[in-house]
Amino acid sequence: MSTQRTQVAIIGAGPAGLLLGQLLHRAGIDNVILERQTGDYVLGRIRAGVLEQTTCDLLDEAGVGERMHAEGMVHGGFELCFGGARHRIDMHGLTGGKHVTVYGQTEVTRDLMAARAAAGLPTIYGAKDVAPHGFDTDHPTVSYTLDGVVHTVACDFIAGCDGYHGVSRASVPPKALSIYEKVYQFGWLGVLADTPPVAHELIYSNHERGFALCSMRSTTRTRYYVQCPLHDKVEQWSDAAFWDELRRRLDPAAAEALVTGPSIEKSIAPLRSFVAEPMRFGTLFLAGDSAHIVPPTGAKGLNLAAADVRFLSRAFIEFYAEKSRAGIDHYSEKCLRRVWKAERFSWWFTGLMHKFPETGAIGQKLQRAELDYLVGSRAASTAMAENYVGLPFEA
Ligand code: RFL
Ligand code: PHB
Repeated sequence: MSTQRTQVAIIGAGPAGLLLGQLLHRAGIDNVILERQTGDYVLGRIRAGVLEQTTCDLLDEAGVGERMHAEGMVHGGFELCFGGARHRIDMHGLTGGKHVTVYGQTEVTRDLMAARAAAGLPTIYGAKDVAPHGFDTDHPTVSYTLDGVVHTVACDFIAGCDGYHGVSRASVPPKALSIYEKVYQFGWLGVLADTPPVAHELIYSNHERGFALCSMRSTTRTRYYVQCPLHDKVEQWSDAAFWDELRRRLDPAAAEALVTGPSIEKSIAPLRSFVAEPMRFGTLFLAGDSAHIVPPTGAKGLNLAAADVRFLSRAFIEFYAEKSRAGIDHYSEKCLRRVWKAERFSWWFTGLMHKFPETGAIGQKLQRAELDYLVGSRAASTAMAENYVGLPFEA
């Protein structure tokens, strides 16, 4: 049994935990990260790919933006495909010059890990039985087991950045939490391949066989998804079956241009809308997926995690520099206002683009009418574009 002391104990070394650790370190605030998995395991998870400008700004602020600027791909628009044709949403033109950056979550995580290692900051990988204690007091602790030995970290604050399945939210008494949840009846089958992208920008396709998304990681690496039954197994999907299904859901020109190749990763993700309120319990703060999940259609999950971290890092910095509790006290409410807007957008875009057999023929006709309206109306396209690039932070 050993006891260690730090200012902020962070549970989880995903993008939220690593980014928080880096921002606090740059402000001179001590932190320790406890991560259940190995670093390689964390880097092996293929997830998000689209960064809002505000997320890029925060990575710059954390001093880890260099490779993102060099290798990330700046996109000023994306395409909606339906009825056999593509329609471009000119994000840049509609939002007064804003854009998004296509740079994989894996690379963001890699850059943050490298910065943390270079600064010699403590990260305990492979920490088992991590548990927060006493967060209803000003002297919380986090315990964990490493190589069979129990350790304790004493701290001022605990940041629960441990994702949807983490221990932080699970440690809060259920009666203190309000949970809002919707589980979709389908998943996304995703494939990563070393093939050139089918188009310069992302294509979101609404097709009678189901949704498809063409995304990318670079000019030589692609990330594609097709809507699939929730209970499908990856093993049921050969590479050939995946490529055939994707091709069928694209317009003729994209189907013709699609370059296929062996998959280097293939996985199925369920789709869920989920919010736990509030996001603070005494000296325990939830950030990122531990507090909320969006279906990936709007590319908001990672960006919301970064937005939480922006609020939380500022709250802690304000506390240590000015002895002010204002940021801490308003953390949950500030985050949740943004979270619910992203939940709404992701739910709306998911509903617009996927096949919902239960809504019948009228559901399909209504979806089609909304898509026609969306691409034909500057007002509707603008509303979509301003949400996709990321809403501005409130003053
Ligand atoms: P993460 O990335 O889940 O990281 C949490 C970390 O906490 C660790 N952990 C624990 N550590 C110690 N003790 C415990 N008891 C622990 N329990 C868990 C985990 O090992 C992990 O390292 O959460 P974070 O940092 O909040 O980041 C959020 C983003 O990862 C997430 O919002 C997005 O990736 C969501 N998401 C996607 N978002 C998009 O915008 N586009 C996508 O295409 C996209 N695909 C995805 C996704 C999320 C997925 N999940 C959660 C299963 C695909 C999948 C499969
Ligand atoms: C991805 O590249 O993985 C990606 C892009 C856009 C989304 C979801 C996922 O909406």
